[in-house]
Amino acid sequence: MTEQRSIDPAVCDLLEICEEDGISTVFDRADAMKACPIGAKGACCRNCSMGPCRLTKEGQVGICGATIDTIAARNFARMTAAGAAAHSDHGRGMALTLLAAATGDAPDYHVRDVRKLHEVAGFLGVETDGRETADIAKEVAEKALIEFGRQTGEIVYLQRAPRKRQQIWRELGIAPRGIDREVVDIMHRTHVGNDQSYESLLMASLRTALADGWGGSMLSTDITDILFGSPVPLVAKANMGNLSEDQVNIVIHGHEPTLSEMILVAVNDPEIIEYAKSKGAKGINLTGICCTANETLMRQGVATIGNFLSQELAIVTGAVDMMVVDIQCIMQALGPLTEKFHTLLITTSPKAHIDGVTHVNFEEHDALEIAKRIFKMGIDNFPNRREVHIPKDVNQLVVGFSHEYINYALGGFYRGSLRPLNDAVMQGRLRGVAGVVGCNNARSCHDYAHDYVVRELIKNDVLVVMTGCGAIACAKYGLLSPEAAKYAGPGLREICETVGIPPVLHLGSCVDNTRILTVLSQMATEGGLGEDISDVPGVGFAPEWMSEKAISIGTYFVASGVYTIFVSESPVRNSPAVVRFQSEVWEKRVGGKLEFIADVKESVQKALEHIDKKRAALGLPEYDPKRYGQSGDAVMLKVLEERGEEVFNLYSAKVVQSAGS
Ligand code: SF4
Ligand code: MSK
Repeated sequence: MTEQRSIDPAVCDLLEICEEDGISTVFDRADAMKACPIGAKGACCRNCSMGPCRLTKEGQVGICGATIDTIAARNFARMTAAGAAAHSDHGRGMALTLLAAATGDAPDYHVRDVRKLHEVAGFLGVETDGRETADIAKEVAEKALIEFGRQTGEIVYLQRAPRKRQQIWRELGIAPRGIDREVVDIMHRTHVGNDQSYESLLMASLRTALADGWGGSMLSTDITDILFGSPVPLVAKANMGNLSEDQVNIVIHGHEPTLSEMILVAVNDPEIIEYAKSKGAKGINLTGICCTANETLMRQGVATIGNFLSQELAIVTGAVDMMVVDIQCIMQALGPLTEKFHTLLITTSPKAHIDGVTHVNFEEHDALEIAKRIFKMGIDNFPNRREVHIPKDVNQLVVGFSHEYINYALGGFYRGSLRPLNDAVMQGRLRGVAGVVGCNNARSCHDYAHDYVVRELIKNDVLVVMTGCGAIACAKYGLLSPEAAKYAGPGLREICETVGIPPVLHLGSCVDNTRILTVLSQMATEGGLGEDISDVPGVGFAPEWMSEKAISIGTYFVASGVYTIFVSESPVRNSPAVVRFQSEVWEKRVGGKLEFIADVKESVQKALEHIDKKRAALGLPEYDPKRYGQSGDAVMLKVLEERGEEVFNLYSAKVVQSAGS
């Protein structure tokens, strides 16, 4: 039974404990509560109090006359706006932190990546010559904040897209004007009695999603890199076995790294370590869940113990002394669950309270002091620990593939570029590229679709880049380790061996999907793969999506020219017109299309067909795996294997070597 719920052995172990002890989890609640069949199809509207209206019969309309097409498109548009708002407000928070750091109002934060600050200053038109870092940082933050409140014109970062792409957006009138403006625009046009054309609603959804991808989220990625450093490869660990039996276990969960970065500073404070020892602990063990984990994993190598569906099970281990949460993807169920265990749950964001849960308001101006105060609360809870069940599962991974590092890895400092990547696609050594992103969903087997899709893609010589909970999923099964090259097709395997990278690259948290946009833009302008993102043989995937943020991400991928597949039934399937528009009409207009495909095998098949179609359109040779696999380290590995030596060392030596360069 537990095996049907998750492919993660640690999760299965802990679910068995839950069954024995009668503890309800998200998996049980998903079984007990069937999805509403009307809402699931996008056939329900509750946008005014004459409803809710449920359109279950052919030709039926809402009380106001709204058709099923209007209702489905409105629902979709609102999901996009909510997702864009969540990502972008996160980005605004980062910009405000940078501003406070630059003006001295947040003295614990500093610019850690001056090179990135200068690069971003260039994008935003901020002069850098002869200026102090703090001065540049202040103007960069101010210019970033203008992007949120811009009323007319278009957001500046659109200029980072290939020229042809920008032209498409302008001609279609979907170049976003300002980040907040586009979110408000959707909330306005979906209010009762407003935009009642599904076509117009869906085109507006593209514009709002673009404001997220090329606006709020991209700014968030950039500013986070400025404040906390651009990621470079690190060896790290994943899964529940990273919890400690004899140290204070503090788990950070959510999305914003502002608090977790301070917790990381506090964890090394000798006074705090001594305090932990005074309570009988051997030390402090910091781990993470969801995207706060991804942020600290990729920059500092803090272990991740799991993704979205693991959050309750971490508590069930009995080993978590404190879970500190910030924003997004935090289940309310954690509150009642922690009452059954000794775990202290602390909410910290003014935007994310949970009734009955201790709240310590996190404020940037006093960041380190607050982090230390929170830390001590966790340490004080250590003596309350009772029985613990920590699964042993641990896997190694390599994280930290910022787009800057990918350039460096492929070409070194003196010729850093994506040229080798483009060449590999052009020759057919790589069939194409894929961005696989998104959440877990308790309505499907935990991690199964992520694992299946990624294994199939790399087996077919498709280089995969990942973010969010999908990346954590694949990390747990060893796919983000250089050793995973053995699962790749012959062409991709040779590249992994030569460059010393895994076949699946970890690009960060959910907001960092913008790194994928940057890589795709660079591939399109590097030469040889057309002149726009939609020409590149690539696909986007969200195998286990559940959040509105995933809808926004998928929609900005589409608006950027990418065929994007969500592995599930369509949330707008009651309207064939909307389904067709998102696939056929979007493809004609923006080059990208959105499809919901419930059958995971079919989804991979369609992705590969699409990649081959793009290859043919570029006049590239047909993909033929037999042409590769006879060079690179294959020969050396065979020699080592014959001598009985550890193969992994060869790969990891390369990674460590390139990470240290
Ligand atoms: Fe019903 Fe129209 Fe109100 Fe929606 S907006 S709830 S369809 S009356
Ligand atoms: S945490 S948005 S479940 S990826 Fe970013 Fe994971 Fe999805 Fe939340």
